[in-house]
Amino acid sequence: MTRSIRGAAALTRAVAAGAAAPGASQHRLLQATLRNPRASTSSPWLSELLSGRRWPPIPSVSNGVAGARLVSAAAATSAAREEGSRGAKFLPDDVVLYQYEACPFCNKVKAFLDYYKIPYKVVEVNPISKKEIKWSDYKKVPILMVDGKQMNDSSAIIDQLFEKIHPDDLAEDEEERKWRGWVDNHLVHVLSPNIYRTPSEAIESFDYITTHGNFSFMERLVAKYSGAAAMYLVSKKLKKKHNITDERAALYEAAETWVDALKGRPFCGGVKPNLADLAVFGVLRPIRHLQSGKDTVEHTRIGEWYDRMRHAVGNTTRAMTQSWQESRERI
Ligand SMILES: N[C@@H](CCC(=O)N[C@@H](CS)C(=O)NCC(=O)O)C(=O)O
Repeated sequence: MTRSIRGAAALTRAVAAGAAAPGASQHRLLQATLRNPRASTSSPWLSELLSGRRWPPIPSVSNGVAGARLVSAAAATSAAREEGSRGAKFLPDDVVLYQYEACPFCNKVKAFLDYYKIPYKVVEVNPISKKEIKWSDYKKVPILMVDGKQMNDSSAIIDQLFEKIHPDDLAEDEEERKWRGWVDNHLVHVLSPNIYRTPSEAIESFDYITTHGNFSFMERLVAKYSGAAAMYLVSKKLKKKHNITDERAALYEAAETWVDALKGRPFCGGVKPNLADLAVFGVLRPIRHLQSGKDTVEHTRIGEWYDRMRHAVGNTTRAMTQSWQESRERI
């Protein structure tokens, strides 16, 4: 395999892993597709879409809420900001996240670090060689190194960091636990069938992923199209595996379920986000400006909560490496 194809295969495996770990047969299908990119590009639906449009620029947020809701949203935003700055009491010198850019579990951790204003560096792991985490016995991502101490598993990482930030507030409430579980066991499974739902959506998603990952121009090009083709097929298998008949309906239903869970409060945590809010936001943030995210905001009531979260979480505290800065400028 050429370096580019290997990169594409690696990337696609990462995405497949992020797509809630498809079975071995799906991995084989992916690898077969990627080893024979000609087969993928000769498929009629893909070539038809090779001219697919680029991911549009991030639109400005429209705030269409009524006056009373605006007041409570403003109060909630200021409470959330104050809470977010509490991370300042926990000041590690060196935080490094080993991740796959598209992994929802990694994105949960990033939302937490951003909200608590904890600066961190990111190391993108090659999902085939995993050479960046060769030193670790634990072979999944995310792995977080905090001043040299290794933390594994998104929920365990978040729990340990939360304990450091809130040493006197360790009793997780039942509701928060329930919804954090719902994110890991339900919401993440609905995402892949949606972001790779059609060939054009699969290309759009791969455009996002390859733009944000660490790829050369050629790797990006190959990964974008062959990866999109493979994941389009894999997503159909995942849909079956998780008993999803209509993926968009399932995504809308999940969004509505979440809004119902808020019970009219600005956040699940009340006037400020709790760990359930951060988990839902973390896994949805990368898809917000993909077609599936736009459709969800248009067809469900989740947009107001999402905008409150966006304001509460604020700017990322991820260290701006040159390639990350450049990839943000490209979109
Ligand atoms: N329960 C773990 C799940 C982590 C997980 O499954 N990560 C995937 C990527 S999204 C992974 O590393 N899979 C193994 C692999 O790629 O080989 C967590 O919450 O962190």
